[in-house]
Amino acid sequence: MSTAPARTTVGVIGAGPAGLLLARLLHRAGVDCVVLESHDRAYCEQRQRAGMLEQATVDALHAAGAGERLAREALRHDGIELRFDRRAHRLDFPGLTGGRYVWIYAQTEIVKDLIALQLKDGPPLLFDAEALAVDGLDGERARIRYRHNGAERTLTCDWIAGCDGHHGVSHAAVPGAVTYEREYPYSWLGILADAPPSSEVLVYAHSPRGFALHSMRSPTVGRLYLQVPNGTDPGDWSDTRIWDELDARFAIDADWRLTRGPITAKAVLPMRSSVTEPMRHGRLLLAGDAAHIVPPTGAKGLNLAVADVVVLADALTAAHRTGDTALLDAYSATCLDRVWRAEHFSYFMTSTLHTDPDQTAFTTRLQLAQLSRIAASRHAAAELAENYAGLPIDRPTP
Ligand code: FAS
Ligand code: PHB
Repeated sequence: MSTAPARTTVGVIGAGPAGLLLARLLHRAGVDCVVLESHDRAYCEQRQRAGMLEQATVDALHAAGAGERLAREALRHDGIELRFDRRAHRLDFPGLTGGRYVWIYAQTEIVKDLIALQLKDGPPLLFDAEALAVDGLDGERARIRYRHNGAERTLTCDWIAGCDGHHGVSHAAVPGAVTYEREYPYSWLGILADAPPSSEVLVYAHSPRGFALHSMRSPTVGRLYLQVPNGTDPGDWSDTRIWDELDARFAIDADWRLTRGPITAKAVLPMRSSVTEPMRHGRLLLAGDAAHIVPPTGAKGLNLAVADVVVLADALTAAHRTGDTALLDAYSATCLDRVWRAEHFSYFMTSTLHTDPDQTAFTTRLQLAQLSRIAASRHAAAELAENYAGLPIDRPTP
């Protein structure tokens, strides 16, 4: 769609997974909305981001009518593998969580599926439409001022959903907001490779040389990460150097080999924890990375964004249909419970598996003691499995 109406019920800023899924859920509930996205379609569909989905995320995508290709192509996993001290330990998620699995389906594919649906049957989605400012948040109507096709325009709405990520305009628009954050003293070098996965499940490796993660995108494409110092230039890492370092970090005293292949993409991802409270100011609601960031070690970023918009869609639909704003009034508290649980789990996984630049032998022994406890205790393993597989989304009713 080349232009948007000047007026809608919900103005959605951002066409990442949060904004697109929210728009889908609202559209199916009969609530009109418009999505404004600052970049073009190719940018949104090609950003290499998340890959691991909780069951609640898969359920939400099916409920939004966006689960058809996912049902055909997603890989179901029954756990993860931890490696430390040259040993491997498999966590059996169904056995530890009463039957829960996790799924591999790349965020890029979720975004493609949602964009295709939205362009086919609405609601309006404008690319190259950058939100410049929001106002009227305490008034009768809110407004988004945005630039599209070189002209400045205004979208008047009852509500604004700030789904514009960590660098958008929304989270700065919450007056008096408190942001809790932590920067980590390391980053991830992430690669895509034309190499079939060397493991049925994801492998998280603690090693004296640093952390490594073996994930995948399909039976022929690997997605792997290794801990690197902040400021690392991916150009300093040749394919051979990357594979040699991954081999060293995944090494175990068993017959296992990492399958190599051409690396088709590599990028460095900084690690950050961040939460902005509250996730609402008047007619503005924040969702996804606009409100919170987690280090990807716990595979929570995308899943948290989905949980936010499931709750937000319920709240906006209730307000639109009956004028009852009780769910909107409870939105921030409802989401922050889950956000902080995921923040803690992501911090736990990151600090237990990574080697700080100034790490002491004492800290390393503490990490190995914690990992040994998870390998030996069903209770400790179940705590990790429950958090990783994700908790049911708390959906308050009016
Ligand atoms: P997003 O950032 O995805 O989307 C926000 C959208 O808003 C973007 O399309 C942006 O262009 C748009 N926007 C911004 N400002 C705007 C403005 N002013 N006007 C209009 N539009 C605007 N999570 C995991 O679980 N596992 C991972 O492995 C993982 N890897 C990641 C790798 C990277 C490099 C990054 C940055 C994040 C990663 N994440 C990962 C987290 C990631 O998946 C996010 O949680 C997820 O994208 C959140 O989705 P959204 O909230 O929709 O935000
Ligand atoms: C991914 O597949 O990109 C992925 C999976 C799990 C993580 C991080 C990234 O913890």
